[in-house]
Amino acid sequence: GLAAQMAANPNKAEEYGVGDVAPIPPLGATSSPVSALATASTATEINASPKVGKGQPVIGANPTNGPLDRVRVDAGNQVLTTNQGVPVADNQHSLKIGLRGPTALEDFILREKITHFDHERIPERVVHARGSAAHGYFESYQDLSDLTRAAPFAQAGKRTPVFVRFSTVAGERGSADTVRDVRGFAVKFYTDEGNWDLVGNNIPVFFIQDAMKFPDLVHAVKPEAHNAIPQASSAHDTFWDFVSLMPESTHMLMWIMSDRAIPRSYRMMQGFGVHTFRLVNAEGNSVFCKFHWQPIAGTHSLVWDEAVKIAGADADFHRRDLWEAIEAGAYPEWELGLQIFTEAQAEQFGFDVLDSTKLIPEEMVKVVPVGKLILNRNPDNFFAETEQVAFCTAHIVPGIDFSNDPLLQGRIHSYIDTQLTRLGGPNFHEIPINAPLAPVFNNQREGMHRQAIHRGRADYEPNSLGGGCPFQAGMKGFTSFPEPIAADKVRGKAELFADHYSQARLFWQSQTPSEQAHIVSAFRFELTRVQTPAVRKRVVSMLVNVNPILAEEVALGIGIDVPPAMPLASELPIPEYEHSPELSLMFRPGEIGIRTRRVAILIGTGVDAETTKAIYAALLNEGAVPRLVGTQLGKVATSDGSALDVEISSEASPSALYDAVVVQANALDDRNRVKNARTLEFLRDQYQHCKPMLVIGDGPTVLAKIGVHQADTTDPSFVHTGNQTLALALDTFIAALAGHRSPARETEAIPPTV
Ligand code: HDE
Repeated sequence: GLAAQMAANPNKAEEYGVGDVAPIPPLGATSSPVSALATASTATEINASPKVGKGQPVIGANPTNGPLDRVRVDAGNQVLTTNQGVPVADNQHSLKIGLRGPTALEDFILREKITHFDHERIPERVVHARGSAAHGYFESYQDLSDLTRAAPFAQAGKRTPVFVRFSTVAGERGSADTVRDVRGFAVKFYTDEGNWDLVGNNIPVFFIQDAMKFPDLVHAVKPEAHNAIPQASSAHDTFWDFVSLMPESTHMLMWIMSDRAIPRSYRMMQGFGVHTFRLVNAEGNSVFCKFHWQPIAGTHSLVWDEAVKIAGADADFHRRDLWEAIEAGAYPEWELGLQIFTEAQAEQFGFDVLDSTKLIPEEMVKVVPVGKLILNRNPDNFFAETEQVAFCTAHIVPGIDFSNDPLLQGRIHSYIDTQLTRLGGPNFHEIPINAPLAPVFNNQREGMHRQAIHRGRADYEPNSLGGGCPFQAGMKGFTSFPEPIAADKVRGKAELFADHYSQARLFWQSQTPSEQAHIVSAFRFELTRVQTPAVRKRVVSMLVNVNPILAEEVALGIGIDVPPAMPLASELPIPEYEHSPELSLMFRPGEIGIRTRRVAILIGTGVDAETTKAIYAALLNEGAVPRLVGTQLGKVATSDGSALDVEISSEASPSALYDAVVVQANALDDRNRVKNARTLEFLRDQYQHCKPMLVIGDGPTVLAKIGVHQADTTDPSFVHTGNQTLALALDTFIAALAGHRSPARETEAIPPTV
């Protein structure tokens, strides 16, 4: 109507008033656009969301989007302007004194453009520089108000918008995704009572016990000071020098050398708050709590050789995976689980719950599911959202409180402090992605880039000129849990912090044989990269305290004798548990079948068109992502005289990028040795990486071509139609793919490529 015509600036509709801008509905309202989106969340790749491929999510479909629409800019149908809104007539030429003369200083258009460009970069995060993020929501399963007054848990079905960023720790902003590292798992809840940031990792413990050591740890793991080598890797002297002098890191080293540190996808890893936190209810009663995110897709990881190859083939492997899953409507989901325990219980544990190098085995305190996290919208702009988002452990809300974990205590300071450098001043909370949905009123003023225009003259409290506003919330506001403390002011650590090995041992004992083999290989790899023999030896002397076989195997792999055990700082307590199955990656196979898994269907001249199409359709029907892979783009002549279009070449998307392969034995072109070599390499890698394989035709013949001379008939993930129908073979193949990979095959020796 008239109001719409009056809107002089479509990007600032709120200021200029467009009649049809609906107010943001209250959270949980059934008619809200949020619930409309919930319907879309059941979409699969086949029954996909309307935004597939368009990259244009429905504006306002998520509660965080309403407020952000205020700053979203769409240049469609608009003329180019300067930052002052002046239309630019010519964006090709600078202003010159004569066509061959010098450029005029008065060329404000050129100068504005170049000046802005000159200042485009901001410092990257000092750790966790490389990351990817998405919008979504958290939905509470139940009313948890007996435990906490935190707004997201106020009622069953309540939805709280979130923005979640995943990251690696050591690598710089442009480093590869699949390096061996911890992954960050940071969740910003835009709650009714302000922002709550749960800044966690995909590993439930940490390297060090006290914030005092964090700069040392990070200096040690980052590229070395003199030559800035290596990028995004712990496999170098300074890291292992430091950690082997800090035996408290042993437990974390076990996790970081396990396949946890090379996840298949951000969607397939757990998240942990790591520290003990407090939940506080409206009566002021408090319990301790550990936070767990459990991926609905299950925990899946890469194998090392695969991770290395992916880093070259697609450095954005995890970023792309997250982006594509969301664009396809296969929204990543996690369940939030809580481990709740009292202070009295904690005192009975054989470890200290304030020690971040320890976890609480699920056998001791079970993880209770309390809600679901769903990521359903990619950011519109990487810099504005993913780069500028500022997670801070200090951002807690009424109902959540800190414990005295000395690592957490230091973090409360660090995160806000680091944003001052990274985002350039104290007003970073006003950057749209960081701004709470809850209203902000206080007397903080000015500072660089202030956005709010505060009205009135009373910017102090108490005041009478402003009617006493904004006034204190009293008991309705955040109140720190009044923990009684009577103690000396000291530098030191609590007694149980001195046990560095019990839980490292528990972790080792809880791994499957193939997981243990991977841990051994990882230690061998890292220590082989270490150049200083004494450092190598010191690491092995730590491992002796974890497990003698582990120490022996590692020593063997780096060609040294097992050294004497590193002296213990304290006697090891009698462990509560010998085995905790949840610590194995195999514990959570996932609930999404083969949905989103990538399958290469290798095609070459003479391939059977009908079979290929049938397999493609069957996989698609299960929600997998099949691709017709050939040696080059173009058409492939099929056996019935028709043709198939190659979707991508094996050069552009090598084996490591796929979860499984389908190949027709008769289409393995033996005539062209060069092309054939790449296809055989593809198959060999699939085999070696223990991935499900489906051969149409005689399996053993194909195996022989890649140098495997005995078909492992007991391996359910190597399937061929030589001995069964296609339908049966497909079923077995799909089941194997849902199970991810076949550890049984790992012992198979593969002769090197000829
Ligand atoms: Fe962080 N950490 N950290 N950290 N951390 C940062 O904050 C720090 C720790 C974690 O996606 C920095 O905004 C200290 C544990 C994640 O933006 C910085 C200590 C855990 C992210 C910082 C720790 C984490 C960070 C760098 C020891 C898991 C990325 C940029 C006392 C529970 C958040 C920034 C994002 C980022 C400090 C230890 C997780 C410098 C001092 C333990 C997921 O403030």
